[in-house]
Amino acid sequence: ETTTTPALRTIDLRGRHLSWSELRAVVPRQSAGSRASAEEAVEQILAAVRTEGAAALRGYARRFDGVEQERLRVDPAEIRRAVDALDPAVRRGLETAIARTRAFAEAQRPADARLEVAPGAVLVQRWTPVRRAGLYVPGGLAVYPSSVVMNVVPAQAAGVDSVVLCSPPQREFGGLPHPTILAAAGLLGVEEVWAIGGAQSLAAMAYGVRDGEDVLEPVDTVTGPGNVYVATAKRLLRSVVGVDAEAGTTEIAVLADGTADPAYVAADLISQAEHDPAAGSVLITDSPELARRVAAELERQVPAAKHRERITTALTGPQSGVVLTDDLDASVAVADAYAAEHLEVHTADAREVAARVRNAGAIFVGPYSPVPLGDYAAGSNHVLPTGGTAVHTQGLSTTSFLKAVQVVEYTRDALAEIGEDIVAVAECEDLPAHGRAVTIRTGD
Ligand code: HSO
Ligand code: ZN
Repeated sequence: ETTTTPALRTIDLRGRHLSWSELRAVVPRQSAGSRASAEEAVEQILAAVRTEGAAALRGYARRFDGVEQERLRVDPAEIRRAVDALDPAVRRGLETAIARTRAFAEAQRPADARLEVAPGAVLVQRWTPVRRAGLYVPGGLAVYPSSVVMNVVPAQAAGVDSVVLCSPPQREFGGLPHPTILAAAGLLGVEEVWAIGGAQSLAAMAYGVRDGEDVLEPVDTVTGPGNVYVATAKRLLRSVVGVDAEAGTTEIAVLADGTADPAYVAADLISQAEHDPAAGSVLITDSPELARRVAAELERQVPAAKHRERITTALTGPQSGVVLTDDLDASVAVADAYAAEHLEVHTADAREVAARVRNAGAIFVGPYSPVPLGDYAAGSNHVLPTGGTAVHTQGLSTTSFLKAVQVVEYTRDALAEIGEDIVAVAECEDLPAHGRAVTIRTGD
């Protein structure tokens, strides 16, 4: 009752000592939408692409994109043309993003684990990249070349053999994908791009497709954002290909104390609200004074923003708000329960506070690490878990395109040493032939 913020609603947790599950229930969240309706339509699309291939894809391009396609694959010359036509400042920006994201992605490659668990008993966990990665890039209003960078770079850093990119054919670009998407692909060295949109592109990448001379070989893993149809397609194709986590609407939480700069905090809450009227912006603080000053800043800054309407909708929705806490420990507990896609820490000794947070897709530490830095050029990845899934899931990284093979090599003596143990458990499971495979080598 003490603090009313004009834009953000307040959840006052002061004096309440909530359990983990109570905290999980009380933090601001988007109300769950229905997605069952898409499933039937997507199942049909997947089946049609699987059985009719390129003909089905042409049909969907006609129906959904209003485009008559000659070739589904984009001529690599078009990719080079798009790179040449790119605004030089944007090109430099993307090249900065690529360089830093690549450097960090390469640093993420895990070392193989090797253990000689007993004399002559060697175990290795060997990391191998998936053979081929597919990336879906939506068309529509939000064209994000930065997302092309964030999906392609870790696949390349993992060492995949090839990357294919699919993006919808666009009428106004002569049936090609958006030129900025093509340019980003070109800067990354991706030469295989297909003008295929939506759920049908996921099917094409999962099953493969032949279009005259052109062959889209099936991929092993698909990643990339998309609408509810794309998300449904990924879910249904999970048994055929590896898929990344379903990316929901973006969100930011700011964990702040009285030392935070309210103008910075407000600017950052606004920055993610700019994406979508359903975006979530949450301030977690033990300082009612800071909450008041952030509210005043929002009143000043929101009207000056280009996308003020969708920003206002996002900030006033049930997925946004201020959470008032008793102290810093309580703020950290709320941040863990919210499990933000992006968490900013604006406190005294921000690094120490950030180190205490368990759940977040990415943590941005201190006053000079705003989320848009990570969206474009920090070197971290901007494909991150949303909707509280950061309690069990991580963002896209080099390991998303790697898998470990366990390699076992024992000598005869090393096998003999534990032969009895194996036989005993095999007998207990009524699988004596398992034991026999050991004793045939070691005697008795
Ligand atoms: N903040 C978005 C990524 C993005 N921002 C793309 C700008 N362009 C989700 O992390
Ligand atoms: Zn963003």
